[in-house]
Amino acid sequence: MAQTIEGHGGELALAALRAYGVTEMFTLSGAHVFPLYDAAHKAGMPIYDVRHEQSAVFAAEAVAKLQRRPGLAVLTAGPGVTNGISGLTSAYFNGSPVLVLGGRAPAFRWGAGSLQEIDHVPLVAPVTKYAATVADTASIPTAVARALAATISSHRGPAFLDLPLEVLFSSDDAAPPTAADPAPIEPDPDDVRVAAALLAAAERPVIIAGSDVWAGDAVAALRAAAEALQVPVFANGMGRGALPPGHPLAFAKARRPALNEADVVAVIGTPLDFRLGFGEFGAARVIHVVDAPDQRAGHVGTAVSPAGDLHRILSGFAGSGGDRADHAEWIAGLRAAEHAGAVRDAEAMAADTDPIKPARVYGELRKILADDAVTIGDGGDFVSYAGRYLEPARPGTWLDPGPYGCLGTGMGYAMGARVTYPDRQVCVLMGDGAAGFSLLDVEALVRQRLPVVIVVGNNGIWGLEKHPMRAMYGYDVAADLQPGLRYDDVVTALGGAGETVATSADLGPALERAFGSGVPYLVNVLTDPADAYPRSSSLA
Ligand SMILES: Cc1ncc(C[n+]2csc(CCOP(=O)(O)OP(=O)(O)O)c2C)c(N)n1
Ligand SMILES: [Mg+2]
Repeated sequence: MAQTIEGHGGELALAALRAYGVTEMFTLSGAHVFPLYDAAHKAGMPIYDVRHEQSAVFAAEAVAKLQRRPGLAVLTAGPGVTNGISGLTSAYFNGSPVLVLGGRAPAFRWGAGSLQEIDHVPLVAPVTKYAATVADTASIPTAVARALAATISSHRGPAFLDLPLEVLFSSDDAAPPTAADPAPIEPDPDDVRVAAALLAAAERPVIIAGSDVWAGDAVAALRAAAEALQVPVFANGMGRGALPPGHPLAFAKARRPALNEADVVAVIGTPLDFRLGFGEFGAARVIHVVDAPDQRAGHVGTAVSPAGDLHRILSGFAGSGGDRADHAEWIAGLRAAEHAGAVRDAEAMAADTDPIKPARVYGELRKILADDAVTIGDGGDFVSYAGRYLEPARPGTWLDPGPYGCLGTGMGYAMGARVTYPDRQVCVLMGDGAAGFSLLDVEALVRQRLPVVIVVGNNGIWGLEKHPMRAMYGYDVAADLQPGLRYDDVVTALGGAGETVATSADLGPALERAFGSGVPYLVNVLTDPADAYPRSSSLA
């Protein structure tokens, strides 16, 4: 191995990026970051560019989520970085290993009013695990390696570095970076024992498995734990599909009776946030299994909260042995509820209504989506329905925005998914409102030959806001969009293709054409504006 590496700042950064398995860059052009492009270009690292920096960060996040390694976005100084902050924040909430490298106005005349001069670090520090400015060219490899190490150590999350113009454009030599393998956090064995014993002794236990089960590569251990302890499993986020549909312990539609009647609920690899009723499940005792101690819920009491490497904790559950209460009756009861839910859903998914209800869109999609398809949700009610009616067959294939709930992930996530899986189906489920945030990035997808299918649930409204506002005030404002707008024509104008569908019989053939087209293709489905996703409150 070379004693030192030599080059300009971009080349020095690239050496560290490669050491950590980064294989592509997402960006939007800016002179402040040219050396990073020069390095990637000369080294043959693909550079994907977008039309809004949020899409670059979302694309990097999709790569990070799907491939479980750092994703990279390179953003120019000032507005490039500030446009990426919602993406960074989403990655922070999702625990996604994303590195943003920012350009930065020159240090030598800081304060004199250079173009795009602002100190990014205080802006991004609250939403990153690590944020710093690189002081000199020779320290770039170490700084980049340190930032990348932060992204992949538990609990994972984004990191940010900016590089002053003269630091990035200058040349120097430095020690070659090596990738640190983050040491797994060893859980307290007593916590693991107590949690396993609680699940085993419970009369009506439930497991909820979240995204970190996927991110922490603990899917097989989850399955082994569930089977050994005979506990029904529900899943969220990237954990969906961790137990394949059809597995005797895999449940989706019986969530309400399960959580109402459970005596022990183990939530694994996801926070006890609003998506899970803030961790209050009636009289049930709660086990919160997290991948790092700082992820333990502080707002609700738990019976026990094992913290550490999820694979180790779940393997500990699987191997716990000892006496176990008989859960067969509990499982059979939930299976009956699941079956009733599936019958109800099947009816809704086949309904031939005019206008089309979102459920029917998913009924048709389920017929055409392969087991390994990546589905992406970006919208309000339309995506809530996707969560309900689509059942991912494999973990790590469902991309939702996560608890930060940021609209606009669609085209960025689609780009990251297509780059990750050149041959799989990639399908974005988009509200018509959500479409406004990122649809112009279809241009970037077309130009770089990254075909995806976009299904817009076009109800002509910000549905998830309009219905609650009407319910609260008896009227609504700022909640209408143009009904029947031809979002498919937008995609056609950008070099892709598409069509509008107004009757349910036309849905299936349109989706067939979309997936067969080989270009970004938008199916603009006119859905019923009167249809509101049933929920108790959108704000809770
Ligand atoms: C960036 C951002 N802005 C606003 C919101 C608030 N919001 C959440 S859902 C929603 C409505 C989404 O409408 P649409 O995409 O058309 O889906 P629909 O509910 O109509 O199915 C809005 C405005 C948000 N979550 N993120
Ligand atoms: Mg809408």
